[in-house]
Amino acid sequence: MSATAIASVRAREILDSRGDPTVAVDLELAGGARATAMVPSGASTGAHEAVELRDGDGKRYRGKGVLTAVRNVERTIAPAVRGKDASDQRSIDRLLIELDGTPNKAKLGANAILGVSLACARAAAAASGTPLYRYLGKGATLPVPLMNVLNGGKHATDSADMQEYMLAPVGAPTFAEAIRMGSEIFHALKDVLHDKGMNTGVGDEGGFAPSGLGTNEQPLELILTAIARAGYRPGEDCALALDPAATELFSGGRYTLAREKRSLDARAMTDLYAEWTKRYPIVSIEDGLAEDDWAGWRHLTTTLGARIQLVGDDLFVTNVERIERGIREKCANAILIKVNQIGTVSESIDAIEAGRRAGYASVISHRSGETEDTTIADLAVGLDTGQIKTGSLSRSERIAKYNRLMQIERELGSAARYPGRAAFAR
Ligand code: 2PG
Ligand code: MG
Repeated sequence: MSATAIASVRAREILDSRGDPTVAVDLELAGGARATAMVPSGASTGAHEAVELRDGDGKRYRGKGVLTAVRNVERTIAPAVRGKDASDQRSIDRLLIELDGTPNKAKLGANAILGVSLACARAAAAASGTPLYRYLGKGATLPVPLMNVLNGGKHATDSADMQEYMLAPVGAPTFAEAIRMGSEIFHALKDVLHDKGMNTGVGDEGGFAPSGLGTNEQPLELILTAIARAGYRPGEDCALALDPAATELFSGGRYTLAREKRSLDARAMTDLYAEWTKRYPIVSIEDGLAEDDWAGWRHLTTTLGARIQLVGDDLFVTNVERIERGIREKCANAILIKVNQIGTVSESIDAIEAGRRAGYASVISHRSGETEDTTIADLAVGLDTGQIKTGSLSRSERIAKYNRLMQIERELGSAARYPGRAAFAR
């Protein structure tokens, strides 16, 4: 048996950053290399994502247990992959997809499948004695971190209607300096909120989640004040990025901004974003419209796509078919890559490649429910995406990824590159 043959696969139920169950997979190769992978979980999930299997049995973890997914790993996947070569990621992932047999991984669960796919990549990298980012590719570009310092929508209880207000440190010379900028602005924002008598508790992704906001525009003002207070130039040193997560606002053809007691159609939402991009240094808007509002997306892209990055998250769900439709219909100009939306490493790579062929940028992304697993940090560098979104400057499940990226930057030494503004699609 070769050293990279899979010897054993075990799965466990663990907790994520929200205290809800998720899957961990421990994989061992014949040569002794071992790896663990932990699966993330979203709150504002898209309708077209691969299926996350939950037990749904009444009282236990309020129905959110993942023992079925754990059992699927141990009883169905483990016997099928045992003896297979972990360094052939494509074949392993193809086998996982075949074992499941459904178009959306509903049988075994994308959480079961992804745990094995990620653990396989990590174990094969360990066996080859190379760090994961190097094992995955030749990239030496550190990603621009999109840091979600103000949490709203489904990631908070009484904050903005829009889900994410992010810092984009485009003017930093290195990744480590981008993180320092983010941290200093994050703490300045705390002071700004405190001075206004607003609360400074944080939401699911570690950004502030103040109640009492009057409008969805107010966070932009607060953040600009914080950037200046920290001694940086808004726009030049640090720009802004948004994820309104508009699918969550959408019903019956209209987008409801509850905090402002009004609802807008896709054209009016586009006008609102156009207005904001004139007044604020916004470089990227993700899910500005809903997951199936293709006509709205076309209009949004025609209107703003030449000036700023428009990222499809729920719209594309890391799915090549939906990405190809978006390319054909000229919707968005960038893709959010979430490994658990699609369920395997190979399909995530395919999504990045499909976008790249059409000039679409990719942003590697965490989920709002995360763990201490740092695989996405290595993916961002190895797969050369130039951008990552992995939360605010607090909560260790977010910081773990930033710390890992700073470690990678040091390892790369003089080969490391930080792209700044050039990373963004337009
Ligand atoms: C998003 C994500 C991550 P969730 O909408 O982009 O920030 O949220 O994981 O809840 O889908
Ligand atoms: Mg999103």
